[in-house]
Amino acid sequence: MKTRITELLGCKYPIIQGGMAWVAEHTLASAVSNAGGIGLIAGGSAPIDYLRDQIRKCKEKTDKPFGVNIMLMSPNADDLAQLCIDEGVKVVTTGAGNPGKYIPTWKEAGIKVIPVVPSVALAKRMERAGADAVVAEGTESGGHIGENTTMCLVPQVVDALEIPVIAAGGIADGRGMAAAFMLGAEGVQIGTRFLASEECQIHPTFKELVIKAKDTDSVVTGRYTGHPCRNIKTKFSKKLANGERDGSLSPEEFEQITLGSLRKAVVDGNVDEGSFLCGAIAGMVNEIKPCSEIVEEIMAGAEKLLAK
Ligand code: TUI
Repeated sequence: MKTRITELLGCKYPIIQGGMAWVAEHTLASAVSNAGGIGLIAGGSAPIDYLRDQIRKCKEKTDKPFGVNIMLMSPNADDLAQLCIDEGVKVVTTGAGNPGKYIPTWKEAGIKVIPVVPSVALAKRMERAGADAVVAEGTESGGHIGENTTMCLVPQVVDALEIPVIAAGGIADGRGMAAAFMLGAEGVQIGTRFLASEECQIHPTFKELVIKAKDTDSVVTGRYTGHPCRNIKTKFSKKLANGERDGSLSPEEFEQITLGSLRKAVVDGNVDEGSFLCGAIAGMVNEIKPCSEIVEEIMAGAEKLLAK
């Protein structure tokens, strides 16, 4: 399948792996790139030495293109943004903010820049700033989210922009990919499906929560802090949601007890204190498979439907 996204990024399939903070490291990213998509390493709030090491290890495991996601709320986003240039990273996606100030230098370095956007307004600003494409991310996504759904957001972003649009949020199989293409997307970004991949390095407890999740097992917490986040329902995320609803947790207390909670989920599998960020489509993800099988299945399913 050739689209402007496969041409832009030099990949076989227009499937980009989500740049999931703490989750998306070189083993997963290289597996997705070797499968024909674009793997991403998440910068998150990691130290610069960690990200440099991950980029170098990824280069050892794949000769295919891969990218880095810069989380713009990170205190060291400036350093991580420069590191992408220094290490010759080919593709950068961004999340949780406006990457406008980095775009000119990334472009000068020949990097393909793909901001993740939750709204038409930000998408238009990114096109004007020189972005090569955008990821239009619906509220079905895991982690930090906007309010618009994938079904509503994607066609509106497609109508508003000339550059190609990648759809994200609620896509985990060929049907979702075909649907996104019917809305005008030329690629998809997939996170949750790759959580349940063999190459994903998260704690086994995290994978089990994804696999066991039903359609109603995701919850959005933290709207009152200004950073809404979609998680798998656990005792901890229910406590956060209740505390937010009944006022028993102040926004400051909320921030305090969620500090470090991504690491506790991903590394420790700690269900009492960890935030298991995950998309609403987890209910449909029931099996751990290698990334290559996941990618081939999604592509075969989408191509069959789109050929009809
Ligand atoms: O960034 C994501 N998903 C993420 S980042 C993350 S780590 C984190 N942890 C706690 C709090 C915040 C982040 C976990 N998941 N997705 C892309 C995304 N970007 N979703 C929403 C946005 C976004 C939101 C507001 C982008 C720009 C924006 O405003 C920009 C502006 O300044 O106008």
